[in-house]
Amino acid sequence: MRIPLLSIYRCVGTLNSRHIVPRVSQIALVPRHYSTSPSKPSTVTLNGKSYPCDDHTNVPPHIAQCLSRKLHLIPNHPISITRSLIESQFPSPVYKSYNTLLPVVTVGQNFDSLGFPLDHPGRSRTDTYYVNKDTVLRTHTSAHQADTFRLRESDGFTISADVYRRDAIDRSHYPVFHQMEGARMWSRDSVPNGDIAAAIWKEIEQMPRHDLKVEDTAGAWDAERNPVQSEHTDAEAEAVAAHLKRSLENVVVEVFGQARKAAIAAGEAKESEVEEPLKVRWIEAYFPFTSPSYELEVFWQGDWLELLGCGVVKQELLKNADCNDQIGWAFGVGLERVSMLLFNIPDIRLFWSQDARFLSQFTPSTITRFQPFSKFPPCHKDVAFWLPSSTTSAAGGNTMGVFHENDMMEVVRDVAGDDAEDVRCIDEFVHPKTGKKSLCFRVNYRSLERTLTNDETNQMHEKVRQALVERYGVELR
Ligand code: FA5
Ligand code: MG
Repeated sequence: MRIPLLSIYRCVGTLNSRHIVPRVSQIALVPRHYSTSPSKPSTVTLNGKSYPCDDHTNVPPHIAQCLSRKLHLIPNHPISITRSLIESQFPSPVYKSYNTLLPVVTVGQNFDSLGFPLDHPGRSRTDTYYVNKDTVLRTHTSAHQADTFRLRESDGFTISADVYRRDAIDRSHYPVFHQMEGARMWSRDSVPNGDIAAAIWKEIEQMPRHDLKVEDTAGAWDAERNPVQSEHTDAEAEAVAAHLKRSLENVVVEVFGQARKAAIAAGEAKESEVEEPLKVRWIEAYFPFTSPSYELEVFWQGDWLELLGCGVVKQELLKNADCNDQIGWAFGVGLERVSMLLFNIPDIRLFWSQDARFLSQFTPSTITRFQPFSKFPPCHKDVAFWLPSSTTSAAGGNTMGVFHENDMMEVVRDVAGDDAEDVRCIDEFVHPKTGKKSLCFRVNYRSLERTLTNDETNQMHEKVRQALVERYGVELR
């Protein structure tokens, strides 16, 4: 059985599981950087608009700068090419696309409208960028579900956008990435005899069939772990789930079919690989806003990779959006994940590169294989430190004042930007006598565009060390 994830944001399958940073247990500690320092600015400017700051504000300048990039709208950018390709599988007029929704949303939109409990870890400042206590940078495109349902402009929709999460640093994680939300609704009032299940099955029969090898360990639902909602009949939930799964399987067939063609064209794929049938599987999942819920994984280069989460939309959400006559599904797919596979892009930082050697390789509407321009040498450096011992009282039981591995990630991003390739905790130690805790992180510095000099790397690392002392009061070892 799969245990529901506490946070919807923890990716279970990354492109390369070696790069998952171990979770460091949380230690109460007041971060000085964004708390009550007198030099703290009173406003933060995002996309040219200014927002008041408060004790919750934790959007650093390097993240604020990303808001204007809008990679999913640059026609020859791989994220945008991937978006268009998936979007073409959800055509109008059934599906309307929304691609310009702004990333600054309310806590209500991002969490409350989706039924996130108040103590859900996704709400914490260690995981989410707060503009102020009421406003966040959206952590997922689901933040727009309720508003888009309420608009009722079409039976279905897609929403593509940049999303923001305080997260690990490695080749498949970046604090800004892109998602596409998709949804499809049916109204009881507009199907013959109000029989939604029959209407949906009729549609499924008309959908293209595929010969994909699909393993389904999730089934339509599980009474205990992944239940049908009390407002739905089993037959309705089963029909909605079947439509959802077939729609997404068809996307996989199309997208990976294109990836194979590109690989063959580039002379990369062997005949045997091309003939080997594509394997995908459905597994049970948990999201506060869908039930039953699923994740779709695809077998790619020897490993199962999580592409998306989805499920039958919670009726409570639809009721609050004045759509209680409707029933339907929603999904959220990571565009970087798909794009890295399609274009053979080895490092997620590359998407943010402004280097012509990267950008000039892509053409609108075309999948091509990325040709690495060069591989520059890495340089790793360790930093070990004691966490202050008198931290619990300082934090006053406030979870906002907790040292989290994401704080380490943020310090490194602040100082080294995209020159940090990978950061992991390599040692955690509690002194048997003093009870003091020590952490050791390894930072791998490597530029994608040039060779970093030893001096430069040393200087960056020294700044990281000093920032840890200044912001978190750690004692360097
Ligand atoms: C969500 O964000 C849900 N909102 C998805 C959803 C939508 C469920 C609608 C139900 C209905 P999750 O945190 O698992 O779920 O992210 C969805 C996808 O985004 C993942 O499957 C993955 O492809 C991508 N993703 C998640 N975190 C990252 C990351 N740090 N870097 C790159 N891609 C990521
Ligand atoms: Mg997930």
